[in-house]
Amino acid sequence: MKKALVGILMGSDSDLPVMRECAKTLEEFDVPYEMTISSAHRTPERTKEFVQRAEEKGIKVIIAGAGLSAHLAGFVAAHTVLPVIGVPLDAGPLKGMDSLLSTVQMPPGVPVATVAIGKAGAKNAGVLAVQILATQDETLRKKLREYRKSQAEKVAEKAKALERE
Ligand code: RP5
Repeated sequence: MKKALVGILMGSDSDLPVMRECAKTLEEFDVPYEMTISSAHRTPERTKEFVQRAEEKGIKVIIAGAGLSAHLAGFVAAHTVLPVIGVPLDAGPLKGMDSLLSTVQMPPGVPVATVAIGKAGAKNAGVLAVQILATQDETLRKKLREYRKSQAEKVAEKAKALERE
């Protein structure tokens, strides 16, 4: 088994259906990852230990997804100098706005790269992690260019299909 380069954390198993998008994206790029559940509020010690071990294990980027009053990504960022990507999740009556604001509004000096709420954000967190790793990896850069090309081709195909109607 290859050494994980990305650590994916989520606050609860109820976050998994959305956070799987990160994992799927990393798999598309053949980037090894590890994924677990840990909460900033319910299991702060476990979360801190995960972050400490992640650095020792050679993980390069951490993705943290949580809903409601989401402090997971910020808590992780407070304990590491690895880049942290925050995924705000829609887990309650405020539809993820609560999580978006608590994830994105970090104090100066401790950034969290916050992506969109929900599945689009989870997917983009995966892509952004690949882009960070690609700064040191030409093979990944090539794959990212191919990924963009295939996205453009899909749009062109859809446009053609629509224009034929
Ligand atoms: C957050 O609270 C989790 O990240 C989840 O989005 C939300 C609800 O958690 P559960 O009550 O479903 O475990 O900490």
